[in-house]
Amino acid sequence: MDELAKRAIEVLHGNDRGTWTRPSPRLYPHQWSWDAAFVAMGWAQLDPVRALNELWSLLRGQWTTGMVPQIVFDLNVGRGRYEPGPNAWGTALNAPPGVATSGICQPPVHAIALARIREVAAGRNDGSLHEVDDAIVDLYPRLDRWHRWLRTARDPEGTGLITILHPWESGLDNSPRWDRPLSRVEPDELLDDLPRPDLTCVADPAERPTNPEYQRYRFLVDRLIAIDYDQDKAMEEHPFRVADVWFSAILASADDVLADLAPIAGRPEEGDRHRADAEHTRRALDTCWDEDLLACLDQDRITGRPIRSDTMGGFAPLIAGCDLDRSAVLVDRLFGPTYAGADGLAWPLPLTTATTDPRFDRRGYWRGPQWPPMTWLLWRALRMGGHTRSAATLRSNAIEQLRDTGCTEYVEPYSGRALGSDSQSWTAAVVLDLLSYDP
Ligand code: 9WN
Repeated sequence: MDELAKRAIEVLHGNDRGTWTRPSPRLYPHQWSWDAAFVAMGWAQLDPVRALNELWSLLRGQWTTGMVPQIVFDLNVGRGRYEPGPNAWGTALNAPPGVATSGICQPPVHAIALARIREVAAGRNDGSLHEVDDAIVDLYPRLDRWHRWLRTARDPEGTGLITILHPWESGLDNSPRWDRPLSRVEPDELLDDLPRPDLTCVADPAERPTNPEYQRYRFLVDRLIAIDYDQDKAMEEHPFRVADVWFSAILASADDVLADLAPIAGRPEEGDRHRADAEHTRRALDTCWDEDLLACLDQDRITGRPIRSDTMGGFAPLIAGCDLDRSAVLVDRLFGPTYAGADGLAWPLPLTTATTDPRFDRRGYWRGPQWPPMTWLLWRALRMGGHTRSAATLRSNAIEQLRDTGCTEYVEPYSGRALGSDSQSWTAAVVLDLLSYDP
């Protein structure tokens, strides 16, 4: 068997907890929301039913409001191994009985994962398609509620863009996109004993966010606890409120997928609603286009202004499925000299921040390095947008990189050094999906 595939399977098995998967053995010992979606696609290559369990395990934590939480905690993990841990979120009355969760969310990749599981099952001819289709009948309404929560609680004015209340909700936690809005967050008291177990899990603490960032992260969580996660209040007064274009674009694409899944779930009449939602978001993303940067910009909901930074977020229209003119511009930029085509890169793959952005940092967490799951999202977008040749190039470069770096969390783009955790589940999943793809 292919050595890389073997390594990826080892990583998934090594992080497997039976019905769910740790993102990595030491750094992230609980179940994370968008990781679970990617991981499910990885399991699909081995066992589509195991892949469904990954989604079901995550959905055990779905709140009655519809929110799918960023973390579903494993209560067997020792106290203090990950912070903020299960007792730090004040969510006991919000999460379903018997399940401990965080109180924020992450990008909605789940429907995309479910459709991919189905596609893989359909190619197996072993009866698993039947099981997946049965599961879709039950999973679809859960995902529908999740999307509806995002489109109401996090977009009460129906703008088509989803507001995040914490950088962790973006999944691209330390992107320069959040520097400005986060700099205005002023913790009223600083935790002297800020617990940072994460720093002991990486080779160099510089591979993780800084303490001042963590003080703000904890303060934002405390502010949400203080209002008991009341979303209406949060949308009016929370000190960090940003309409996140990358998150919104993922939702648009996931809505298109829900439209395709609706008939399988026995709800054909709901397809049009999802398509209209997706279209609404695509139009909203159009209004965030910056003609100078040739990028789509997040909108700070507190100042009412766009956040000018040249990052991967700018490619949101590609993820959402935009028109040909715009996607041609974005594909040029993606492979151009400030992103994948930058001089001196070990592999020509998308960067999380443009090399020309003043805050580009080749080692900084989400501030420059290449992240395999983000490469995967862009690869999928290229394929879906009909950019077949570019998609094929991206896939083969990504595989080449992964052969060298293994299932690492992220990659320093110039030296090609593996950074962060070295057994990251979603990277393993991306490996299996990329290798399996048969155009
Ligand atoms: C906070 C698990 C998660 C990913 C995020 C990544 C990182 C957590 C952390 O790890 O975030 O959610 O502790 O830094 O930024 O995208 O889901 O892999």
